[in-house]
Amino acid sequence: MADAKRIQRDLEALRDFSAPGGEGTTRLSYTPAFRKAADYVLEQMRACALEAREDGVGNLYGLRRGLDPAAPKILSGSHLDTVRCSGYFDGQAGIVCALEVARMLEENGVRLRRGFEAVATVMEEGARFKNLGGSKLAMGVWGEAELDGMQDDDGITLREALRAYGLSGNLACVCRRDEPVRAFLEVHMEQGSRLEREGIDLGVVEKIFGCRWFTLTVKGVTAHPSTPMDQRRDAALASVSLISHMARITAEQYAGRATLTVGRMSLYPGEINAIPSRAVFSMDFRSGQESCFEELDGILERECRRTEQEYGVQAQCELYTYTPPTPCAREIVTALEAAAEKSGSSALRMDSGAGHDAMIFALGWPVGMLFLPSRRGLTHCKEEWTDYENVARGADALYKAVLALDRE
Ligand code: HGY
Ligand code: MN
Ligand code: MN
Repeated sequence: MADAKRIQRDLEALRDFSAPGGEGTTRLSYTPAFRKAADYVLEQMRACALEAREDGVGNLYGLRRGLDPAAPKILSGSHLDTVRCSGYFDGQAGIVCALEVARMLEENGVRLRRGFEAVATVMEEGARFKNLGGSKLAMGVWGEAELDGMQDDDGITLREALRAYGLSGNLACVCRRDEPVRAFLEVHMEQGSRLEREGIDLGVVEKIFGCRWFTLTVKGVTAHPSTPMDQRRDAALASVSLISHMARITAEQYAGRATLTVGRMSLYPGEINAIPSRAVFSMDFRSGQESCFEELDGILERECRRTEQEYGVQAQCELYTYTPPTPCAREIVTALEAAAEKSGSSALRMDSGAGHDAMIFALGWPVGMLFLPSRRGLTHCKEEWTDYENVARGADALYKAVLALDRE
């Protein structure tokens, strides 16, 4: 059985590898806090007899060799980075569950036919560079161009960040897409409240919603706040109008099918007594249907033109990143459902509103996800929580799934 106390020890250790100040846990990729967390995970991997390594871009792997070196491996894990002021379960619970499975295999003296690898990825959150970066480099979706073509808020390129972190950025041994892998399994918080509301122990994910991020720039003219309302080109008021129109359309016409979030916004010059001439803000769309993204693209374009007309501004909309809705592999969904039952947990098939590395690993391998209940559905905040016993339940089901997939 998975040990909830050991799981608690790992999660609370990871919780404290955080940038100073602010609420909750902040662990952006390639920062000192991330280095400490990575060293802790590597140490825990070695402590449970895994051959631990860090690839050229900061992804961590811990291998337990199988009896048949030619048999496609089973990988399991999640991401080690967080958004700012986050909790300490998002991503981390999946890494700890994979470590716990490795411990149980070792303690029970189980020699699998297949290799088993615990995985901790980097750059899953888009907090510093674009999102899903560690898995995209591992699957060859990103390459040299992204190392030089992406900068963080301080103008540091991904390649510079890697060098400063002490990594080569040598991609030769990073891409694993062509490796034969039986399954990539990710245990993760639901980041919604359905499991809690319905009193279900575990979710078995069938589809992971797509995620489409835009950067919008609205340009007007800086002037004095005493400028009459009908004589100004106010980038802030124009942006508020554009956002409120898009939010109303999404809520009314795409209820239950899509969501819109504006998480970042900046105004220039940013003085109380100056009409802003520039607003730059993000739009994050989520949906399980590609058609919704296509329709919302058209609506956004139309709303940008309306805003330009109405406010005498320029509204530019740039696609920042897009990952389409991704199904989990049917046979892995079935295997996880059976494993949940075998480990005595109730389970519910459901979709994931949040994005995950599993979407990228699915480009080359069969993937599946197990969800843990999120208290009040809260996540990406210090209130993020699930009981350690729930994480142990996830680890037990993961363990049963690994044993079953090993026998196939
Ligand atoms: O953005 C997401 O869906 C996830 O938290 N990376
Ligand atoms: Mn997250
Ligand atoms: Mn996550």
